[in-house]
Amino acid sequence: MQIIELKESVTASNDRDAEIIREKLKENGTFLANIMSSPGSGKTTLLSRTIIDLSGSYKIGVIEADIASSVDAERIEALGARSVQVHTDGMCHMDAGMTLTGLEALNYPDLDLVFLENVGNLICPAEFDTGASKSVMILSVPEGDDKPLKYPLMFSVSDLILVTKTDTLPYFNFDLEKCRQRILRLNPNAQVIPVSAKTGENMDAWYDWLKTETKNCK
Ligand SMILES: Nc1nc2c(ncn2[C@@H]2O[C@H](COP(=O)(O)OP(=O)(O)O)[C@@H](O)[C@H]2O)c(=O)[nH]1
Ligand SMILES: [Mg+2]
Repeated sequence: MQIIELKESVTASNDRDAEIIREKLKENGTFLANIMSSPGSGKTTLLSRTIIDLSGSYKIGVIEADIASSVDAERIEALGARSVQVHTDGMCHMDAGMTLTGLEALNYPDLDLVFLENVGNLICPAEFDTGASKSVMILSVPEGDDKPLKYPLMFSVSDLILVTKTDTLPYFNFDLEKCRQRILRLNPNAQVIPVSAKTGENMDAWYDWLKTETKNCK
């Protein structure tokens, strides 16, 4: 397992670096999705199921970003996908320079689809453009439908919000429609897709989104 110890980028402009990454990805025909959420909302589980279901159609790689450990990258590697673990030197987010280091360690040019599993929290990852083609936020049902009210920036910068663990809806007071309205008030262009990575319910809608975005990137 390759583990890379990162330092915060010293370049002056994260936004400019992010644009350079997006250009490189487009030239190469690789789609990079920045996956953000709280710890435990189900990022690695969702990515694992996605790799199992789509690896026949796409060459997939994963950059796992955490403060410590390599448990998530090991879970991904066990599925046969290419993965690297990056450590963020205690920082709670990835920036564009760190993402480029991860992409290069992954030898991304022959990959169709790369997922960046960002550090788990709903605050700092929203503040840094990673250079990803699109940003995807995962909100799990047990976290509550009030999260768009508490973490508006995260919901504003995400292109797609996956409301996951829908298999637990019977056990929580989570109003899916109210949550959708709260998200759309912040971000009228956002797409909202409810899924369960456990049962597979509605995962096809997420795969359709990925297929469209991957095609647009070619
Ligand atoms: N019921 C249910 N549990 C899930 C689902 N997705 C993930 N989990 C569980 O949530 C916990 C955290 O998942 P993980 O993928 O490690 O979250 P991460 O920290 O965001 O990567 C694990 O116990 C998973 O089994 C789901 O769709 N439904
Ligand atoms: Mg994880």
